[in-house]
Amino acid sequence: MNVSMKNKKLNMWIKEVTELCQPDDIYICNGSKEEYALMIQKLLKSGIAIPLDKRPNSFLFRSDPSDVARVEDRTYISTSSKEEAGPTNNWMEPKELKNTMLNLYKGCMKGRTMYVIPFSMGPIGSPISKIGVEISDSPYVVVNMHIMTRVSDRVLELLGADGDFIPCLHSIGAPLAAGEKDSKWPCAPIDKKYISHFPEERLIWSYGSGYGGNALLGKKCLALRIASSVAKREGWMAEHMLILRLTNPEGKQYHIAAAFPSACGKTNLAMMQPSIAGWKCECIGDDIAWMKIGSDGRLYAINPENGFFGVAPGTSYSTNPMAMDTLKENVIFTNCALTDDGDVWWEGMDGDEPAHAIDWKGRDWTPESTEEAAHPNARFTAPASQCPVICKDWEKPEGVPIDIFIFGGRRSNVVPLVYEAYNWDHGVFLGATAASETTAANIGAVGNLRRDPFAMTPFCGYHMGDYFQHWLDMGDRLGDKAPRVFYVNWFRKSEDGKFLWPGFSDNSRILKWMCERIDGKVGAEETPIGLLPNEGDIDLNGINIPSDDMGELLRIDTDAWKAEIPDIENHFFKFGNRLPERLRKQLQEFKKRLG
Ligand code: OXD
Ligand code: MN
Repeated sequence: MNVSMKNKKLNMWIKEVTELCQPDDIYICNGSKEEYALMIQKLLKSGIAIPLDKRPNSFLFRSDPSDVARVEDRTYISTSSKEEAGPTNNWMEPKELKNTMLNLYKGCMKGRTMYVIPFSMGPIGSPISKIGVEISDSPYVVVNMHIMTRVSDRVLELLGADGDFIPCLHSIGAPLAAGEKDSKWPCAPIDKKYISHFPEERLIWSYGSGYGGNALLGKKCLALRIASSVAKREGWMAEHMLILRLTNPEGKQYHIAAAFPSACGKTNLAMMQPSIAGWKCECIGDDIAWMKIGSDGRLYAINPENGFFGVAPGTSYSTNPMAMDTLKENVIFTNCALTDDGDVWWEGMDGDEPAHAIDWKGRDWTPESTEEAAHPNARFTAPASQCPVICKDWEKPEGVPIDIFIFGGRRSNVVPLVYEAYNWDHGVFLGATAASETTAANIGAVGNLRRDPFAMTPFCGYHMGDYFQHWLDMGDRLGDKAPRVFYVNWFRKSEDGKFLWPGFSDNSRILKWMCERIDGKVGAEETPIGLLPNEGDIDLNGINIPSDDMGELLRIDTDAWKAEIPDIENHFFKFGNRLPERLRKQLQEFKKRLG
């Protein structure tokens, strides 16, 4: 056993889980390259990992067709009272949920090795970082955790005998009888999957799924659901936000944190390369921001993750060249198609479609096939350090000072390209009422409009009404040092269904306008929904957007906005008396402005 295994709580927990889950073996991870290679060897030997000739040290995995995305319906926030979990979370009484899960966990690791994975979210030893230990029976989880978090025996050293950590228990829920042949992607049926959080105890129990956020427990479970509830208690913020640094031609830096729902282009914006001369953009994180008020009164953000777990379809040299360059080696691909020359492929990649490939279900695929070659939620797991535009300060323990918050979503109509909030409370109102058309990142219908406040609906570990209040409280503490708040919609379409805005690198033009607003270089038009760019203030040099399209992109249809009001009222009604009075007031003022 590892020499640094002296933490009492950890040793007791390992003993308990071993007795409960009855694995054949226990392996304590140290995060080394050799360990990664060992796990990959194991996965290759069992035929689960497919080596990719075209990308060194990269492998393709295919999940079970029932296990392809996060399962929000099976995700629980188990607080002692239902009220504390609030209307946006599934809730079960902790004792009842634990009993159900204990029955499932009984003997669930038979025939398998139990991996103990010590990890840090955030740079090891940073005061903002948090330590977790995941116990899992999936070697696929081990290799993904190696990339997405800092797995290291230094974490155990830091824990010492008495240090605290967040226990994250995971099982794929597929014990093996003696001599039984394993399947390629063992997992439990959907009604046996549970992704459970006990925020009062800072505990995570996940059962039955091996995919992404259901199984890599440092990400959505720890860094968002548990961290958001800890952050509320401790006075900081854990948000579903990318972080980027923008530098203007004079060398002035601006730090931006942006919240969009899953699969709405966060990774693309995080790595965007400006199409406007002299501006530079560097990536700090693409999914999660932890933010604390610094000694100078400003809000500082770190990216607690160590890698990118990005949606592959749609990623290409034209949409996100920096992501493509990040993916050249040392990458895990899941549910992408396999080409005949040993590479991965997905819909939306550059160049011609392959004449033949093996689809994500392992079947022959040709362009005539009626189904997609890659699953729409196919993913890449890649080290952040490989991104050519990773900011040199991305691991700075104290983080970077945030100047701008952006909210947004996928709306084919109504919402203009960009507008600014009148003030912090109005900004919180924009975050609280954000809506987006649903995507394949969750199992469920795609394309329905849902209110997704702060892009946190699936990730807030407590009552969302209290979360709104927390945002207002943070604003009160930040005062005039609070970031300015903007709302964007890259996805507005014309009547004949075409995207009106080119997006991607041209989104830099919108970020430039925001920076110029901050510096007081440009004015804005006061409208019922917020402050809109004046004509000519968005830099369109070098692109050709017909002025009618630009007009449509910034058009405010008062009737269409009035038609949104009942939906916003229903949305707010859900939060009952926990809806902050200040948001009720914002809604009244909005209605008044609409007339
Ligand atoms: C993600 C998600 O994987 O939001 O980042 O679903
Ligand atoms: Mn996400």
